Amino acid sequence: MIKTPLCELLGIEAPIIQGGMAWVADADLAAAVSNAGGLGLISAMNADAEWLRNQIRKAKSMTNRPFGVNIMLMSPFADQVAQVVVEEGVKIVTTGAGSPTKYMPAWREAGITVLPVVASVALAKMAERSGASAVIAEGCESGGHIGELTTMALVPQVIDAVDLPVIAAGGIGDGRGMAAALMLGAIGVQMGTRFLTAYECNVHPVYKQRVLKAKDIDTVATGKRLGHPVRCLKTPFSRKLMMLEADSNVPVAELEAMGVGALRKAVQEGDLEHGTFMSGQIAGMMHKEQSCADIIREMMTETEEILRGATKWVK
Ligand code: TUI
Repeated sequence: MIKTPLCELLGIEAPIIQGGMAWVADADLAAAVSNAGGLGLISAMNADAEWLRNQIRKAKSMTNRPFGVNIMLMSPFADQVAQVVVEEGVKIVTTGAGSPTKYMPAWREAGITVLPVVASVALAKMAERSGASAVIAEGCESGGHIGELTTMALVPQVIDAVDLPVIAAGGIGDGRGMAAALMLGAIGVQMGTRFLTAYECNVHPVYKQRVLKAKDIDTVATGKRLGHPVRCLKTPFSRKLMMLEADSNVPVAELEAMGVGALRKAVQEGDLEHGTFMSGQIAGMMHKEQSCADIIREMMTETEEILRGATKWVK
């Protein structure tokens, strides 16, 4: 059995957090992960207060175990949804794509455990100063909005820089990755892409199939010229975006306009011509659909086996 301080911090059995994937992480997925012993998350993404409130209530009806909400700080509704988590008594919040400092006093007052996702040491230190309980250090192997550092380089540097517990994310898709994260000093992992292929994940079948069929080199980081790189699968849309980005005659506003609503088109419509299929680099390791319960069970068994054998090279 594997137990880490993350289990105690969040009241969970397996030190595994499901990534707060925008448009993907709904009440169904969050409840399935939480019922399997991990921490499920609902993504507030760009949705408004009412959508989030309904999803939180739905998740409460599907699980008695802890679950959380991910707040994407670039969302135009960030202020509203930051208030909804307090009103609905959500006990765990993760944040992404910005600094949560302005919301921290209200969240701490409400007894919320806040885990900001950080992509650099500077952000981790900011999170610590503002009262975070732990940080999720996310390397650029992950899908969606990414920073510059890989998980291997980021996690130990964040661990050295802050006194908070650190959870590793980005490029972790099986027990080997989880064991390695624990060896780096993390107290747990967050996984997005692995849960994209879960039965309980409601993405369009085309999206799931694309992830399952992806090879190692099938993701690309678009949006670098816009200042917010996003890792997604290579598709007709992302290839076109990359070509236009490389052409300095194409104005930034045109590129921005192409991205509007693109994730929704991928998740809900499986639209390969206009959709952004966000995915991490481990997509090439995903070969079959599984239940969240099987994913968590397999992760824990593999990790334990690897860690038990970890001393084999020590002579
Ligand atoms: O946030 C994520 N992953 C995401 S958010 C998202 S929705 C989106 N869609 C289109 C464009 C942009 C976002 C999809 N995936 N992960 C956590 C994360 N946070 N990764 C990187 C960062 C980050 C980067 C820069 C956090 C803060 C930051 O600058 C902070 C500041 O404000 O100075």
